[in-house]
Amino acid sequence: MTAGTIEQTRRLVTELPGPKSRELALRRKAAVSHAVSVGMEVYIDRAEGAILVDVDGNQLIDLGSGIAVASVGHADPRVVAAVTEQVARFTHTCFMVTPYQGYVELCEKLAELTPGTHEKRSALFNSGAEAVENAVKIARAHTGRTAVIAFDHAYHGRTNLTMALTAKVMPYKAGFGPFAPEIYRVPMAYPYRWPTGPENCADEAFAEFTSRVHVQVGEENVAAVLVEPIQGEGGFIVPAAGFLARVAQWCRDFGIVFIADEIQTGFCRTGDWFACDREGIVPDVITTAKALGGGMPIAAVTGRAEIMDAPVVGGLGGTYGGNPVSCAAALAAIETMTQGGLVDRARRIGTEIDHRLRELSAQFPQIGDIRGRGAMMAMELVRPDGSKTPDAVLTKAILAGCARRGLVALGCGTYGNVIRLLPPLVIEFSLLAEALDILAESVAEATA
Ligand code: PLZ
Repeated sequence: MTAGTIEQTRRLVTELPGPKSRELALRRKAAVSHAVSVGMEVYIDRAEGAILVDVDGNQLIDLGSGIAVASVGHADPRVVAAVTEQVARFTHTCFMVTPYQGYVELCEKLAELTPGTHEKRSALFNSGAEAVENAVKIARAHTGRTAVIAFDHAYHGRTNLTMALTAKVMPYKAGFGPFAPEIYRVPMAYPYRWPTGPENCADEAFAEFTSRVHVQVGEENVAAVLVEPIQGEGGFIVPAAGFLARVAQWCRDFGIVFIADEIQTGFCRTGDWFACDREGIVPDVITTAKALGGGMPIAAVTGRAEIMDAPVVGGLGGTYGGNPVSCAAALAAIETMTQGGLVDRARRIGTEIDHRLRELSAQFPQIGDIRGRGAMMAMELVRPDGSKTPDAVLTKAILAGCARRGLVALGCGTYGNVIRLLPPLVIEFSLLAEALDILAESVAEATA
């Protein structure tokens, strides 16, 4: 689906990482904080569609999309043209100082595309974490309450407030406290690991949720419930069917703002414009980022007009929020999603991956669970003895095998034992099939 100059094929001309990447790795160690980690130390020179070209001339298949960002593919022609045009026109004025059309137009688009037909407003920011922080600020201003409910396995960012909202300590929170107060954590309806079995998961998780909030927090103190409709970094956990709809209804009953964090799931990734669409959930507020910008940094908070207008005038903002170049990129990316039928493509990719992963899991008892939706699929790796003990070592070995073969795939999961697949939605099906062959080879090798 890409009409560019980089052939959409894998091609290795050196071992990985190649000599130029190894040289850059040495320079990185001397210059870049070691606290910033690197998954696969192959330095990228160019990219297009679903192919990354490294500094040694190797062509890699990208099944990570820079963590769910490159949904429209790398160097999408519309995004490239829009960014180039906007850079030459102007790059910055600060919307709060002297505004511009792109910001307004993007907020109109967000109102149109996000779930629900109610009157909406948006505010634009630079990163997912910033969007989540602002969603919480807005919910607090609207309700006059302070408590925020977040879930086990949640990931919402690395700033102080979003660290507190993120569940996992290693590596996101280690040594970084004290954390923001008034965050309360509740269990997620995680079917594969629900103690009494997946069939009881939705009911029991909902009962536990309402009981904990009632006893430990008090509904009248809760400003917001914040949830990823499919958890991303936590392991591509798809909540048991019906759970989220009940939580959303419960929020309505108590005047609590239901915030869907669709930063990873949003914009066609799951085979719908938004993951909430599938269950007919209409969040009061939705946070988006990643794929929205087609590779440029931008994030949004979109919500009911009366909620979004609650903070004082001037209460939201930032120097770069809704940067004109990023707005142009986002509008172009949305155009490609629409014109390219990327909702439908994500579904077809999902069917393809699901099929191949199920074949694999029939062969390898180490694949304990396959889950996800659309082009957001994952497998959870466990000891092959029926105990469901997470196997992070095996997970790392499989990912290393993929990397050696020129396939970029990502790990995730609270226990570090999940491999997630997030291809650009424009990936050619033959390339996807090759990528899945490589994954299968790497599983076979690592389990041998
Ligand atoms: N909410 C649901 O997935 C970002 C994190 C990568 P930022 N996920 C990738 C890492 O290790 O830092 C994410 C997300 C969800 C919020 C965020 C935060 O978005 O743009 O990384 O701030």
